[in-house]
Amino acid sequence: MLTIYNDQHALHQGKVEMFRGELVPCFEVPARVDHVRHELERRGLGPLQAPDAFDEALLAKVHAPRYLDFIAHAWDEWVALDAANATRDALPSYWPTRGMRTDVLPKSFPARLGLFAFDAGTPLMAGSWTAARHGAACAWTAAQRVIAGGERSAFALTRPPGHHAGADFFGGYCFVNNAAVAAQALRDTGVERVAVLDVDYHHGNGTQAIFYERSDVHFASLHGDPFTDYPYYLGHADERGAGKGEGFNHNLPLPRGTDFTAWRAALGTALDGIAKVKAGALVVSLGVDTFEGDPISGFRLKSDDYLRMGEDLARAGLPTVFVFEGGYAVAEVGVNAVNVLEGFAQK
Ligand code: SP5
Ligand code: ZN
Repeated sequence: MLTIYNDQHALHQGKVEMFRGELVPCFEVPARVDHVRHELERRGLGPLQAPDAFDEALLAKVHAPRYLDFIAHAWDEWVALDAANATRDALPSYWPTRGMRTDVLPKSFPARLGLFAFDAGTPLMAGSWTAARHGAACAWTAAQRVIAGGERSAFALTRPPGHHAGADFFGGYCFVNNAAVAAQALRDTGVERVAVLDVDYHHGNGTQAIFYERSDVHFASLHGDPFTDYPYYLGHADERGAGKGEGFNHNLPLPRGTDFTAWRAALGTALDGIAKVKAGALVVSLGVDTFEGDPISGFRLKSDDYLRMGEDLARAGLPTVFVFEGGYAVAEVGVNAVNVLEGFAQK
């Protein structure tokens, strides 16, 4: 399978995230992508290609202008607060809540940082925005290859991940919603309805929010139940879409401890939904934090199960763009992600 990759991802390298009252080392590390790349090379599943030049105006099709303005200058503003900040990751400490204003932007940088963030687990540093923009370029290029380039599928191997980022917020290690960029690119190339299928352990709240009122992009997600799992405040089964988008959002929350047999049955349900809405192309938000050894997740998939996952995805029979998301069992992340791609490619 064709993989679109760039090495700028490594410019985003968080030191710490807030976890249970402590700053702990980040789970989302550059080595994750290195393992996937090495596994692709080891199995001869190349080639790797660099992304094409990407018109950043395209980001404004899925993100709000005020968010893009903020995030592009956030690091400089953080360092302007205090020169010593240059050695520290930016993390928010304040958030607006119910009854407070989010329509007017505070002048204070820490206040705006919290307004645009939804957790204290997503450190931002000097290279975050560059890395995130190049990630979007990979997702966009993968979509172009699948539609205009005649490929059956392509893989955007990138980080930071994207599916928690919404039109005007970041969090969950995500700044730019790469899957949304890919889906929008497929729409713009003339695919009338695109399906985004999110198989990451965590609900893709950002992707859902971006497309919630649209019927041209169907969103389906299998994930840890938000009653117990991050991102907690979205991802329930009764979220079916709104307005024109009603019926084009399909959440399949699953309990902690779910194994591949139950997971695969839910995948079948999600794929049936995708067939029913007559999607013409598929974007897979490919997180492999469903793995039994993942340090922050609760499902029990084994490495071989990812081959079967890829086979099931291939049976949808759609041009498919894979976009890399989560997966924090770093040593196994390469085998697991590449198993999905290999299972898909062999069907
Ligand atoms: C892209 C992606 O996978 N983002 C995930 C962000 C998760 N951040 C919060 C993790 C909270 C984990 N709770 C862990 C319980 C460990 N036993
Ligand atoms: Zn995840």
